[in-house]
Amino acid sequence: MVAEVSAQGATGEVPQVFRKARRSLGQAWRRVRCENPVVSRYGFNLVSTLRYRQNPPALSAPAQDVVRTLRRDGVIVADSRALLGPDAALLDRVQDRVRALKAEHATVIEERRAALARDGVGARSKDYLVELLGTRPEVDPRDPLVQFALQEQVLGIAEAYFETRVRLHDVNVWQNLATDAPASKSQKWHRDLLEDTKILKAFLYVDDVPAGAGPLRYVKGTNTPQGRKIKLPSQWDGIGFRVEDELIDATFEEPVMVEALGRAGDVAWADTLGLHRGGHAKTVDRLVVMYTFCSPACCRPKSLVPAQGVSRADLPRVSLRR
Ligand SMILES: O=C(O)CCC(=O)C(=O)O
Repeated sequence: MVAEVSAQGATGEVPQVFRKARRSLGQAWRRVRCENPVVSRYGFNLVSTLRYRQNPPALSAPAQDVVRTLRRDGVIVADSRALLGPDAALLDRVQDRVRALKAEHATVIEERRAALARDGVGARSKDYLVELLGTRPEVDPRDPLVQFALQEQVLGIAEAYFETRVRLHDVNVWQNLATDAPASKSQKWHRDLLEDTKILKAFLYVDDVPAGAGPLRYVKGTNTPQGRKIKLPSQWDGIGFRVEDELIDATFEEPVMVEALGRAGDVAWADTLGLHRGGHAKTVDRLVVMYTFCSPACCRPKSLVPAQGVSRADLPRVSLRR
């Protein structure tokens, strides 16, 4: 009996030791590559940094304001029409594209809504979130969703924030289904995994985002070098490390908490290495286009693939899967 138990323990423990060692090595490597901005900028991203310095983006006044606020707070909601300036009609094309996608996936959306009401949120998946471009989004430079991210002021904000050339790392259309299920996964407070020195997301609001649509919430300043030092106890849920609400409430005053309420056409920008949560829609679905910008040397898994008939050379500013 005793021998049986220890034998089981031995076979079960060896892979676990391996897994632990591999995870620790992976974390150490990420820390070297992603945590230190100097190593990232002048080592792994040197060429992109030099290209950025040789040819920095010419930012408009509204775009400069976004960058300034992002550097200080890590979050800002801005009107995309002001950012796009003469290209403001692009926003209408984005909205038309999203509405077409929504109509195309209407049945799936309603099936997912029924399953969420019946089964709640599973242990390892975001059942409250429908990604209208799927898990492997196909990218086409003629697609308005892609054109928005690569528009000079939009991409320019990301580059100025990183102070290096960046790439569009992810794009999807998120429909967060309204639910009365308790918060789970990224609806709970967390920082994104350390897979780059900064991780900049832009959530373009297709519809208004009132409080009932579960706007992003963010603790201002937790993106700065000082703010990144704030470490709170957290639990791993299979996707990320989550911090309990009570701990956040006890640590931070209300004025440093931002709730990214907005109107259709606004963009919520956030460095998601800062403390945040979002997408817990309770009374009305939230419909946004989600963009992630990263540096070329980031360690974040890639999901984008070129659309049919599009070559990789057509997408030099997009991070594509091998
Ligand atoms: O859905 C949101 O507002 C936030 C999502 C999130 O936490 C993330 O993308 O890291």
